[in-house]
Amino acid sequence: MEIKTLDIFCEIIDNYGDIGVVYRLAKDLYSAFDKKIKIRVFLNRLDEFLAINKSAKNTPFQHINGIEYISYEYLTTNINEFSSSDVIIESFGCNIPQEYLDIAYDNSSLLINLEYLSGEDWIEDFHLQSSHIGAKKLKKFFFMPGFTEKTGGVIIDSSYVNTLKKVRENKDFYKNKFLGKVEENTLIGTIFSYEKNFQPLMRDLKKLDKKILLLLMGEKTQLSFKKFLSENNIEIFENIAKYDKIEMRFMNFLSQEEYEEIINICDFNFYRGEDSFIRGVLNGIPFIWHIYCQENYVHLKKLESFFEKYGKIVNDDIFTQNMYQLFKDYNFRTENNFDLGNEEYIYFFNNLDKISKNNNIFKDFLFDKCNLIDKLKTFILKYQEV
Ligand code: TRH
Repeated sequence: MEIKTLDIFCEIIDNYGDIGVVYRLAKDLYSAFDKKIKIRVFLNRLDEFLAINKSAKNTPFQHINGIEYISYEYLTTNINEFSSSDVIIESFGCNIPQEYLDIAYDNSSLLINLEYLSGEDWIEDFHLQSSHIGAKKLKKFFFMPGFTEKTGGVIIDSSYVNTLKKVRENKDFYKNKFLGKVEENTLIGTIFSYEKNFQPLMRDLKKLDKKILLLLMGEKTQLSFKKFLSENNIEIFENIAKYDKIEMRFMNFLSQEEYEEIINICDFNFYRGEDSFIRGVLNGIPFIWHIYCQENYVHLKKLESFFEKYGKIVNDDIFTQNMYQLFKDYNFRTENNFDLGNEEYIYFFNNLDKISKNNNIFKDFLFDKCNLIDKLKTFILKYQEV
């Protein structure tokens, strides 16, 4: 079977991560297959896509850079005009409309359930396992992103790799683009988080002997800082607020490509979820991760597994333990809220060079052994030969 068509289904539940991953994946698979396969992305809603892609329009059917983006509603209403694709990717176990599946069972070959990223050991055994769906032709497989060679890896897309290079080579240009003039020796960082009490961060930043510029990204981060500012009777003037030697800028929500540029001009970044976190893991710059909160502290188990994989590669036990402690305290919650946490950031800000060194070791390992796009393409091509 020759692969000519690939459909990706994306059900946005909340936040930007589902579409963030799918948009990145679609773009990069299109270039990985030398633009020779037709790719369609089906979306249950458009709001988050419009936010991360400034050329997207609020229309149920559109072409953007060679890829078709179609709403679930358009698909189901016009199902008679659609055939299913050779390969189907179901992102994060989402629901594919039954009308489409009815066609796909007898006409498509390969259904890949691309799961959420996890550092847990069990995913190695699950990766590329088939799942019986009782269809005549269609076969389903699990694809498990992770941090070891035997997992599906992480999305290292060529577009982001180009951004890493171009921003590194033209840092002043990009600094100027986003920030204008910034005083020398200012420590610059983005914050992208869920709802959170940032009082401990401000307490510890105040202790540093440097000026700090915090770029506040996304509405949940900004809400969290607005709460801090109002509790401290600080006003926001033209999207800027000042607290001691810390300047906070309330940033517009950027396109995904611009977000990738801005994180790469910074000295540190706070990420959340899955997609921004991986951009941070892949650039070597010191970061803190607000992991997506799950019931019964399941997210803390995922955090522990991540550090277990990270620790094995960087081979620096005390350092890994210190970082793990901070991340654990930062993420200790049963739901996103503004409760005061126990986290202490001094170790982090006093060790930026060391963090960068170790993050780069981990990053090199991922580039070498854990490229999801390569792994996915290889799996699809191998399947094609069967
Ligand atoms: O938005 P998120 O919290 O997404 C989450 C996670 O993916 C989580 O695992 C999932 O279960 C949940 O969604 C439903 O964080 P994440 O994954 O980092 O996605 C954010 C995306 O938004 C990422 O692609 C970067 C992009 N982005 C912009 O395009 N512009 C911006 O200004 C910012 C701050 C982010």
